[in-house]
Amino acid sequence: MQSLAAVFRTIDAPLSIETITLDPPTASEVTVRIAAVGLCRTDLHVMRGERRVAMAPMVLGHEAAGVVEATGSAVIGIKAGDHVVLTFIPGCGRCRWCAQGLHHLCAEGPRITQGPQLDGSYRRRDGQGHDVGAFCMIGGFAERTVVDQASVVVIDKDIPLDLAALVACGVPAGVGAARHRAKVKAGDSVLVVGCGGDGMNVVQGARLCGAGTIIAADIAPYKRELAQTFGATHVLDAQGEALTRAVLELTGGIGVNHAFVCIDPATTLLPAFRATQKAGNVVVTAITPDTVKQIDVPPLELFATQKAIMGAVYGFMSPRLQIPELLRLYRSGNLMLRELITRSYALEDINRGYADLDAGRNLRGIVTFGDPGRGGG
Ligand code: CXF
Ligand code: ZN
Repeated sequence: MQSLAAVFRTIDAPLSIETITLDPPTASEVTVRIAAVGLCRTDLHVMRGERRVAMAPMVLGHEAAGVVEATGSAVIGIKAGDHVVLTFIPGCGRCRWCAQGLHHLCAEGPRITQGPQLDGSYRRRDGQGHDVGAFCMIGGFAERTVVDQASVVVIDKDIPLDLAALVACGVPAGVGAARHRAKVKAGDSVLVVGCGGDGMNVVQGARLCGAGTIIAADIAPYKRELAQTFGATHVLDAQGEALTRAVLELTGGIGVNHAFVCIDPATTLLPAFRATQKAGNVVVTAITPDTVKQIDVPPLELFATQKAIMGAVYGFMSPRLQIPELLRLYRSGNLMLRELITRSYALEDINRGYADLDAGRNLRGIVTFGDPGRGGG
C-alpha cells in the first residue's frame, strides 16, 4: 500500500513529503487511516537535532487519531472501522510496569525513538527501497500507518477525531501532571511556566482539581490571554528571578504548592523551584535538548526546603485509562479541547505548521486529512 508521509531525513531541513510503501499489518498489528495528528514540539526537537533519534529516514508524528482499516490475526479487541487514539508509549502488557497498569512506564518506552516497530522490524520503505522508521512506533505524519496493538486505544465514535488526537500527547501530559503526579488538591496554589501544548493543559488540569490560585507564566501575550479562559487566576510575563519574585509576591511570600516546568527546564527549573513553597512539588513535563546534561539545583536548598522535584511522562498515568477518561471529561463539558487548536494544515503544509509553532504563533497546530469529524476523507 502507498501512503503520503512527512519524512525526517536531515537535521535542520524541512520534513520531506513523500509517497512511501506501507506493508500490511503482522499478526499483532493494525493499519490505521490517520484522521488528524498534532504538531507537538517534541517532533520539532527531533527535526532540529536537539533530540537525537536512532535513524533516518523516519516518519515523525506521535499525537494521532484515526480509523482502523485492517487488523492482524492475533489482534484482540480492535476491529476495522474502530476509531482509535495512538499512544506514543506502547503498553507491552508484559513488563513489571504494565503488569501494574503503569503503561506510561512500559519497559519498551526507551525504544520509541529507535525507528522500528515494536517487534524490531520495519513496515515502511521509501522510493529507493530503504527502510523508513516510525517515531514513537507510530509515524503519524502520514495518511496511513501500521502500529502494534500495544499502541492503540479504541475510543467512542461520537468524539471528533481532530479532538481525539489531542488526547494522545499534550492533553494527558498536562492534565495528568496536575491530577496524577502533583495530585493538586482543592484550594492549592499552582504555577505553570510555559503555556504551550503541555502547560495550557496543566492549567486546565489544575482547574479540574479545584486549585485556588493558578498562575500562568508565558512570554506570548495570546497564550497568557488564553490561559485565563483555561482557568488561570493570574498571568505573568516574567522569567528567571523576576518570575520567582512575582510568584512570591502573589503568594504572600511563601510560594506555590506546585510548580510545573513546561518549557525549557534548563532556564526555568530553578526559578520555578524557588517559587515553590517548602515541601511543595516541582513537576517537569518538558523535554530538554540532548546538549543539556544537567540542571543545577543547590543541594542544601533542596534538602532544607524539603521540596520534591519529579518528572511526568504521559501525565503519570496509563494512557489506556487516561485517554477514555479525558474524553468523558470532554463530553461532560469539563475539558476544553477545541479551544486548544490554533490552526489546521494539510500534510503538504506541515513545515509551515512547524514554522508557526516555532514562531510562537500556535498553541496547537494540527494536520487533518479529509473531515476528521467523520473519520477522515
Ligand atoms: C515525547 C516524550 C519523549 C519521547 C518522545 C515522545 N512525548 C511527547 O511529546
Ligand atoms: Zn508530544
